[in-house]
Amino acid sequence: MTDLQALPKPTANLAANAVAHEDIKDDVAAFQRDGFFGPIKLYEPDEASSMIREIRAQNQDHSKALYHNNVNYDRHFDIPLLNSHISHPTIIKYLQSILGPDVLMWRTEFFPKFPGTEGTEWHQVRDYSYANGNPQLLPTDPDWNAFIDITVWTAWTPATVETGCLRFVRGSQRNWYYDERKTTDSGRGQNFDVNNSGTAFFGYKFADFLIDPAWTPPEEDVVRMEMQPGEAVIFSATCVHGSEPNVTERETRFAIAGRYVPTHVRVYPNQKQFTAHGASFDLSDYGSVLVSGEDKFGHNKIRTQDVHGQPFTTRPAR
Ligand SMILES: O=C(O)CCC(=O)C(=O)O
Repeated sequence: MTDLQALPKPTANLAANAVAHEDIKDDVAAFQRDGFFGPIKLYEPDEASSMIREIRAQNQDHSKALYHNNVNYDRHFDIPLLNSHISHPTIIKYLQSILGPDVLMWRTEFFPKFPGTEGTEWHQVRDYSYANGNPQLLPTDPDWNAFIDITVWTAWTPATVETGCLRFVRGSQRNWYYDERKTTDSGRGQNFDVNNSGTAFFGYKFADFLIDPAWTPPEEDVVRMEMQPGEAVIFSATCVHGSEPNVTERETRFAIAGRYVPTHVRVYPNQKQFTAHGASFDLSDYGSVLVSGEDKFGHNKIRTQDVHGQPFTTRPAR
């Protein structure tokens, strides 16, 4: 049984030091209300298509990837186009308006959805402890009601209802529907196969984390976010989300998520390695990337260059 009192307050607020850029004030207000905002244009569709061809070609070579497993986490360290993508000026503008001036990028993830594969199950995540029982993020700011982690999910191919676009439960970040710290029999430790996860959540059964096993989202609050290549949606993973199945015969939907935290958050607190999706991740060479402002806390190891010696970009705080 989940003790709701023991959970941190559900997330609803922008960081106290966040100042919304004037031209996106309405978008930020919609984000605060709904828990997500999009689509946001980052690249022209042609540009995005040629970028993803290059990214996928470079993905064939894992020799310089940070981790020796087949879960594509943190490829911004070895795929040059992702080095620049993670600090795209438009992304940073939204993050500064939500998380405040000082922002770390802590993880990138590939999300291919192949023809004929299932939709991603509904889920709700705050500190990513669903993966192995240990929080992967630990906020140190006492304002526990502010967003501590924001995902920017960029579509590189059309994300439609048919290919498996994302879907969200509008406003659900204000209540807990899932308890990712719950002990489950089948929720953790499965052997994850990127082409055939065996469950609708990348090797996990997220329904096992439901606080009320009978809960289903009200259909009137479900928003399906169709996107063109080069568009992004920005969301808090505390907003219940998932995706449609890919019902096409030959169109892979390909997205890459970047996950960002304010600098007061400890990333992988006291961990030298972690397990997720059936794989092990050695954190020896890992570091977060400062994409905006300054790191006044010094809680985290920061990496300033990728594995090719190319610097990451830190945008000035506004
Ligand atoms: O791409 C998907 O189907 C799911 C993505 C997701 O759950 C996430 O980025 O947190």
